[in-house]
Amino acid sequence: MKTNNIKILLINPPRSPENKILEYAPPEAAPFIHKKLIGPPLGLLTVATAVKDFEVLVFDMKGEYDLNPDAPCLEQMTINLLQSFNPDIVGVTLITSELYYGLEIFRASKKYNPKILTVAGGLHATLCPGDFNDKSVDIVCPGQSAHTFREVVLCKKNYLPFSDVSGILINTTNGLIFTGKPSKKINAAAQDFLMPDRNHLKKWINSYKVGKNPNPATYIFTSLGCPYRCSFCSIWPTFKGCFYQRNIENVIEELKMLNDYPIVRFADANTIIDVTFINRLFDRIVEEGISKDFVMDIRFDTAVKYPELIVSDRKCNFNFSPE
Ligand code: B12
Repeated sequence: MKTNNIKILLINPPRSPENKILEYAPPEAAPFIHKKLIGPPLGLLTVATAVKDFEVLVFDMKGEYDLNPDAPCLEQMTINLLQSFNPDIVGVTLITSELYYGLEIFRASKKYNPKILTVAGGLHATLCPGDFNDKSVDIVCPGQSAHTFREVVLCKKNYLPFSDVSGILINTTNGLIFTGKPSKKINAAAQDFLMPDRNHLKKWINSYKVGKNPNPATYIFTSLGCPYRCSFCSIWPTFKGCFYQRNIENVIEELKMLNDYPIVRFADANTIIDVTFINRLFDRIVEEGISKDFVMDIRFDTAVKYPELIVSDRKCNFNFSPE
């Protein structure tokens, strides 16, 4: 039984039906492009950890539709959830392709109960907060905002004005108002790291897959941001060009918690940036006897420069996917 009486519903919206990358790809590239990407909402799990002393329900709509493609339409699914959980706050994680579904969830929530506080977060909230200038959205939390979200929840609980929380956008009759630069610089890979609790996702575990492997897969990150400046990528602008790396022992600690997952997909922009770091991580994985299939991204130039990283005699199954 949680002592805090605020109920928080955190939603991972459905997958967008559009796949423009596939649509516009030249025929020779199309076979290499994912038709459907499947994976757990790591950001939402991190947000859930920040408010774990409250009653939190994480709901993965992607997983729900994967388990049951005939599940009710988005509005009805949202209403069913609201009726059964009766939340005070609804938070949604969004990448760009999910914006419209996210807005649909917020609108359904407000229609159901206008008193519900609606909060948008995730990559699209970081890059294009202005897109949430919609009367169904109360607050936008850009950036690595799990701790900021906690401040918002505490304001709601204690009837304090949300303007007390810096680094967010509040929807007012005059549109979205920014509360000013965050009062504290967050490093979500180091001192501000929050361990995701994957127990929230047990129901959908068999829907998380990587490639054609039938076993459950989960995501983990060893770093946030990226030191490179690829014109096509949104990661470095999201992190304002900064790159934050996690402590190796902290990554090992998380890997040891992943007994339910034979496959681990590293979700970094590209995992192999610092060769000393990655060699040490590989060694520690072998030392700890953590036996899984690991999937990670590597840039071609890194692979060419350090071919020994791929042709390795380590007794682990590393699987590199060029991006
Ligand atoms: C995991 C992942 C996915 C998962 C999504 C997981 C999910 N939510 O279901 C899956 C596999 C489904 C996926 C799919 C796609 N993805 Co993707 N994916 C990623 C990846 C590898 C990791 C994201 C991650 O976990 N980061 C770590 C977590 C901790 O950070 P976070 O999610 O940002 O969360 C933090 C904050 O944003 C915030 N936050 C997040 N949510 C919320 C919610 C609330 C309420 C609050 C307050 C805060 C908050 O707090 C969190 C903790 O600090 C990124 C690459 C990257 N390294 O970022 C690409 C990335 C996000 N994906 C991208 C793309 C392009 C896609 C696809 C469109 C690719 C495609 N062609 O099909 C598809 C979407 C397809 C579709 N039809 O919709 C782009 C996004 C571009 C954009 N502007 O949106 C990225 C950045 C890759 C890239 N290099 O460009 N993806």
